[in-house]
Amino acid sequence: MKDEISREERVAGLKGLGCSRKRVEDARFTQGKGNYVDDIKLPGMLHGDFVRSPYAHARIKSINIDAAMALPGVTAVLTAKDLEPLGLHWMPTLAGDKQMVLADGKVLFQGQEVAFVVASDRYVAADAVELVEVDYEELEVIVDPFKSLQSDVVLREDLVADDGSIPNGAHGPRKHPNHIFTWEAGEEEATNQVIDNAAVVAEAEMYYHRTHPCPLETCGSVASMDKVNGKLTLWGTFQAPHVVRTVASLLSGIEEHNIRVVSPDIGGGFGNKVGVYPGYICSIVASIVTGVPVKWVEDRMENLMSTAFARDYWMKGKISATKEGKITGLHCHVTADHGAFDACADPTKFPAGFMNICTGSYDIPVAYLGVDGVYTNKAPGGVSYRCSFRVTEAVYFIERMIEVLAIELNMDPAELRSINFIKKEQFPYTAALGWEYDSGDYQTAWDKALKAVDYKGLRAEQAERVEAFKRGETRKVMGIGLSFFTEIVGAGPVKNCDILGMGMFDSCEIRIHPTGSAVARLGTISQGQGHATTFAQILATEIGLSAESITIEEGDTDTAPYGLGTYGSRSTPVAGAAAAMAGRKIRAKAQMIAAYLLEVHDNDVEFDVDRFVVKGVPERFKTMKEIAYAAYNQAIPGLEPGLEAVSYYDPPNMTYPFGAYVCVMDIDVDTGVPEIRRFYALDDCGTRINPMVIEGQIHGGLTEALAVALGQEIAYDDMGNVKTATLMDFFLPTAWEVPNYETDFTVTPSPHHPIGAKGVGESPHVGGVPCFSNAVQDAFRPFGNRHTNMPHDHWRIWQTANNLGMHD
Ligand code: PCD
Repeated sequence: MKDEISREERVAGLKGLGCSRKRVEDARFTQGKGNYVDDIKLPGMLHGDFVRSPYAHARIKSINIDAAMALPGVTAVLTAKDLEPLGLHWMPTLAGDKQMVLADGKVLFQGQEVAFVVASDRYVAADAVELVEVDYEELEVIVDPFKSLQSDVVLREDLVADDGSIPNGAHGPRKHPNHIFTWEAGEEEATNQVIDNAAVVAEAEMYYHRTHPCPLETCGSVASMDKVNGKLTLWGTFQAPHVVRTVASLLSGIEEHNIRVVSPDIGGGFGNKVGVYPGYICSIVASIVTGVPVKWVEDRMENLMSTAFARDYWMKGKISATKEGKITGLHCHVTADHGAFDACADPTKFPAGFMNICTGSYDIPVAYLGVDGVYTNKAPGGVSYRCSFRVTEAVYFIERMIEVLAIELNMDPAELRSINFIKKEQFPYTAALGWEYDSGDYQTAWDKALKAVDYKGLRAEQAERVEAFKRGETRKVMGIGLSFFTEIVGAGPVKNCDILGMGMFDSCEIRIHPTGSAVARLGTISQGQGHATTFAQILATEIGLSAESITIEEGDTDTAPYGLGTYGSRSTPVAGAAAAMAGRKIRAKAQMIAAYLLEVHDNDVEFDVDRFVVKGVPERFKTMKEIAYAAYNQAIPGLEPGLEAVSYYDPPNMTYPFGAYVCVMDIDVDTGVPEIRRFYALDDCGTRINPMVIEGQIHGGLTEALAVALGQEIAYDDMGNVKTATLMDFFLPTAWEVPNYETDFTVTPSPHHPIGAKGVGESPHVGGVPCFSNAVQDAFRPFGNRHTNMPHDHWRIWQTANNLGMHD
């Protein structure tokens, strides 16, 4: 039989790897047909709302619920006392600490959950919240982590023994009642020696301020306890539904098969929805107590005040180099403000995430990192927000250190980077702080970026502008922000990455139907990334069925195979690999079926796009559709019927995407307003599954980077009041502030990933923040600036100019 369609057409028909396939999920999102937690409405469902503390630190003397209970429509008001008999007044955090579900004796941050009101509707619940009378005795508030370590005020009384001694925490000895852990990597003595004897040393102290992921949809859950059948169903905004099921089982004692956790559509996660929040627990308890479903959905202020924050790292660095600019050593100390409970979502062995990738993209022979975690009267959480487990902090740190060293050396920062890049032939490269970088070609990417923006031309223009400014001809200065980042994503090998003891593999299960369409389920969960589109593309190329005929399902623990979820840009590196491996198992069976149908030996057929062909006889073939049909309808000797496969994938290493970013900015020194003239972003995420989705990821991540660098923050006053808990004060960029991004790429496949893909979701944020910040700082470099802290909002930029005497 002669095939009418060309091979190219067959490849295109698959809409597989490398195709800018339109996102299949957008049909429902753009028509308002998504199904989010708040869309779930069950018969008889009640609504919960929290009484929250107005104080950052206070003892609770009494709680009176009488008036609230008297309000028509109120069913229950839960306090810690009600949860205590169930052992649920405290819950374990992902970081090995524990956290109050409802205030137990005291409150430790503004907005902390004190009581949970359950009522017939959300409005009645909110009214009842106002009627709960809580008698507080204010205590001294500590919002500064350095003061916290000196203070006599003990924040966590539960973590001090009766004799006053300080028991070890989850990560070893603690130096002070308000100290959480010390975590170290590298060699301190050797590093100090190198730095002490170096020709050039640059030092900097920088604060990576506290901010918040602020997804469009806030966090929420609906719990439904079916007492007759003993089944608990929990819908929620979960980035890791299987982990939630396991934790819910361990906490409640309900057997895991009797719990079904469902993450429906999620309106953005950005790390905000990895942790476990009191609202989830309270909705479960309330459903058990009342016997009907209970919904809890937080509002915007609650989201900003009480759910996982991001950053809050005080970083102190020293970097040494030869006179020629070859870096010889790096020392970094971090004081990490974790708030009232250590609820960071990190792999267990990494209490400061992957901060020990702070040597960046550079070949630095010796380095040391020390991190001290500290309790303060702020909201718990941490690590979330497009950061790849603190890689954003690490990259910000090293990319600022490079700039400061360039100032010290009086050298061009682009050239300083070139001198120190890990070279292509050095991969796999083991860094001084322990990571083995799988692959990279930094110089090629850097050269491409610098050429694309005409870097030399920009520098010449900048020099002219400085002169013009000094002559009084302009009030605008020009900054060229550079950043070169290396990411580490795809946690992770089970041998060193787990969350609460659960190894961080991921999974894919695929079932081909007789007519040659398929359903595949994965242990991850999209929050907007487009997995339904892109995972189908991986499978299409692997098994030769069109992506259009493959349904992707995630997020229902009753159907999806166990997986660790979506965060840390791990879905492509881990679940994407599982998908490819499951696809290959399908193909292996299909090969045997094809050989049988074609009456040749297994080895005499080969895979070709969407079919198996007899080697050397291309006109003799069986398409995957024909093979699928045969799998269900023919008795094939030695083979079971059906065509299904499952893969649980434990990656041998993480993947190391990288990128080169350049930002050109003009700043009006009298208003402090920056104008982004150009933003060029080159990303290398290895094999590209869907270029359009990648581009969308980069636009989104850069916009969040712009936000963080130029204004977004969760700020506290000395009394622990959150000053930025509404969108009036918390900066969310709009089309007004966002520039036109120019995207570009190189492709350096991961050598160990089955299709060579690396993650990309967090890269633009990780690389973008230092790039925007460096642009601001670079504009002021000719006028004496070394380092100023983010966020560079108009007021702070104005101040920078003022401090440099530019308003005189
Ligand atoms: N890709 C492609 N290719 C490659 C890579 C990748 O295509 N090479 C694509 C995929 O498929 C998807 C995406 O892209 O779709 C992404 O991916 P990844 O990188 O793997 O990642 P994932 O895991 O999926 O995701 C995650 C991320 C994160 S992490 C974050 S923050 C953010 C990002 O993602 N988030 C979000 N992005 C996004 N988007 C949206 N829309 N939303 C959201 O939410 Mo974390 O940790 O959580 O903090």
